[in-house]
Amino acid sequence: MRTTVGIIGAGPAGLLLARLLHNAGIDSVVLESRDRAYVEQRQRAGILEQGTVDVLRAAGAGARMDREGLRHDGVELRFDRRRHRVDFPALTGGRSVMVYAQTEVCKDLIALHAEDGAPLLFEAEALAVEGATTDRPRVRFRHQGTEDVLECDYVVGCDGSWGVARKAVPDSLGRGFERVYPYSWLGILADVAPSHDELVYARHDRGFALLSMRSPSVSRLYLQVPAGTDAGAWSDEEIWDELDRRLETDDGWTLRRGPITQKSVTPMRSAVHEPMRHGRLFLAGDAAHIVPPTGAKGLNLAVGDVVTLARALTHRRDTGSGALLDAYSATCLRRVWQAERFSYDMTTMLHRDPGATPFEDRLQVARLDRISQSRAAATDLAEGYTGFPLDA
Ligand code: RFL
Ligand code: PHB
Repeated sequence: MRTTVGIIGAGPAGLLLARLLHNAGIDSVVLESRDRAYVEQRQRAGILEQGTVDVLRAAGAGARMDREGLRHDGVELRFDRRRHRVDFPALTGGRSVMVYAQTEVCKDLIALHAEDGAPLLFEAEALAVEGATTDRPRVRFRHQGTEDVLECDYVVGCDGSWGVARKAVPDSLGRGFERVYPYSWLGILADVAPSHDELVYARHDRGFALLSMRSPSVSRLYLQVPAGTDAGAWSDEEIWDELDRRLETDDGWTLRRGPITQKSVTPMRSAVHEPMRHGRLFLAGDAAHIVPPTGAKGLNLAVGDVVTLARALTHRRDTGSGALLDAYSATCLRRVWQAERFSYDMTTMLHRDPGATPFEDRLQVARLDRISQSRAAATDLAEGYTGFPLDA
């Protein structure tokens, strides 16, 4: 098999890259180790930044998102039994975000692919990337029990945080940065109308809680739990009771309960791999960087990477110049580190560190209080949440 761009992974990064290249007339092949149902049902992100919404529309993948997605003009911060709303359009000159699940973004992109017949192989596991520094890089993969080789002009690793692409970068040429947090998120999906019309981020002495949603009839909620927690250790009633405690306010707000249909635990980690390029191998999305989900940045960063890469590959084809490909890693990393900083700030402002002192507890509340009192502080949060521009 031979193609111009070999893409490993059919998460949001790989699927959108394939679509952008297809629209630019550049051929690609996507290899995905899992089956289609798995990729379409894996519960993850829920928030699309304004820039991501614009990119999906421009790529021709925005029709259902525009019908079914929920535009959100703010989030609520809860602390000390009080609430404070951060108004995004008022603070950012009109920007907002969209609640539209990653599962739906993936379904839409896969359906477009199926229509066009662009090669997207499920249950095709990449085993290794070879010859990254030659002009004919290859991906060795296994599909339906047989090993095969995909010969490419370029290979893009969109294979997530545990993928194989990054392993093709020699340790001596790359550098990893990592921070592991001593807590995780217990996430649930529940068949009940969301108890609030916007997302609620709550800081509590017992730990963080987040109220989110998937649709007008499905709620998505998260609880901070100690790292290593088993989702099965929490009964449904214990989860609702704990959410009640952490979300409680003095003004009589109540949390609606309903049947829990899914439960899972997500560890919290920050990580960056530099550089995001090795010869003709490029890394994009979670393959290159991880953020804790408190800032809702992961999927949006993946989108930024592949937009930058698709532009650079198109520029190369049109002008013969590799200048944008050469700039790819530095261009992406500048935005990545802003998202890392924002996600770290949100995480450490809202979670209860098991080793926190009473002094640090008060500082957390003071940081939140500052946002509720200062337009400048609230603007900083609103700009970060609605997204850093692609060409910053
Ligand atoms: P993905 O989605 O992990 O996709 C990688 C794909 O590569 C495949 N793969 C391979 N295929 C072939 N051969 C191999 N050897 C392979 N190894 C792996 C995998 O099967 C998979 O299909 O990475 P991608 O595309 O970079 O997308 C990144 C996003 O998925 C991720 O950043 C977000 O989900 C993070 N995230 C959030 N991001 C947001 O922007 N907003 C949010 O609100 C948000 N909430 C979240 C989140 C992530 C969460 N979890 C579970 C980590 C909430 C949670 C709870
Ligand atoms: C979600 O709806 O899954 C979600 C929303 C906001 C976050 C993280 C996850 O910060």
